Amino acid sequence: MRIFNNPDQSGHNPRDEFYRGQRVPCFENPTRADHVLQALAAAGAAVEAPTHDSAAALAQVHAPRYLAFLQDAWRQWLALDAANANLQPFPSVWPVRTLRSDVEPGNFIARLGLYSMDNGTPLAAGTWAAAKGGADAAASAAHALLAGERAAFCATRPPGHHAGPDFMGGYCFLNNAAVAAQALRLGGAQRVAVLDVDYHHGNGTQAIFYDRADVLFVSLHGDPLTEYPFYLGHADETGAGEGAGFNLNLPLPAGTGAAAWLDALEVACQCVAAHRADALVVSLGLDTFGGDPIGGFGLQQGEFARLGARLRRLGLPTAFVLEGGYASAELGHNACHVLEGFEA
Ligand code: Q9C
Ligand code: ZN
Repeated sequence: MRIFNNPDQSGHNPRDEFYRGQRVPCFENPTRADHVLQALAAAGAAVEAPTHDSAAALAQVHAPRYLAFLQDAWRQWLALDAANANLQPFPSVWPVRTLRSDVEPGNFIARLGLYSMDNGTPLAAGTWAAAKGGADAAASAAHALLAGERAAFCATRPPGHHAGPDFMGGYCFLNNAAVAAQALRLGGAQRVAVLDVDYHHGNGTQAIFYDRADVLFVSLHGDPLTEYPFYLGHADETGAGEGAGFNLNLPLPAGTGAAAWLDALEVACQCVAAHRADALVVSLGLDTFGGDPIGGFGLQQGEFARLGARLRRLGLPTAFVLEGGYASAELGHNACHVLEGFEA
């Protein structure tokens, strides 16, 4: 298995986020990647820097004006006031129903709201470089599969699956899984499946591929009636237009344990198998772990190994992309259990 890191991940290091009325240290922080890389090193795995530029795939999964904004956003924030270097910008107003999202406001905070789905995704000086490095890792994983590799893993942060065509959210800026899927398509794969096992529904990935039949999206996740991202991920979302029938959501109540989760995984895998895809992208969120501070499932190490083993049985070239998982100290071991289950 080829393993790609993101050399620029640590530059995305915002200090804190809003949580239950307070500012708390960011759950999604550089130590997550440190722990994953430490566990990979302890397992004897060789880790490579990205080999491919994601620009072509990025331009097909994200809107040009969103990419332009994200790339320049920190400079625009500093342009307001040099003292902003020590502060984090947060959106405070959003173009919800009846408001216009086709006009880009001249006010920075209003632009930030236009391009955000929440106030829980702080920017930092190195956000663009870190997000781009992760997208490059995802494109590199896709190219490894196109070159005949059985599997690849992207040990990257920030995560990507909440980032939609033209917005950031849920700690995500560029949709790495969508980049991997699109890079596979650009490289000649006819059909791709994306399986998202993060605790949170991958609303961004679903939105990007919702009207497409060439990329199947399947997700098992905490029921959005009570869990983030709330406004997408319900079972009646099955795709639109040419994509009708190519989106499957399997919401599970918070508190779901291993047995019911594995049953849903089996349904998801049978849907993936029926797509007869040329390649699989796995949005590998590990916030399903019982010890996760923000997830509500109870998976343990054994289930992560079984996840890897079940995915191997699909028999597809497989690109794993790290998503969530906030029990940092255990994150590396949990990721390694998935990969070891896959390779066993
Ligand atoms: N600031 C991923 O796992 N809610 N994202 C956080 C409020 C958002 C999780 C609490 C959780 C997003 C990739
Ligand atoms: Zn998550």
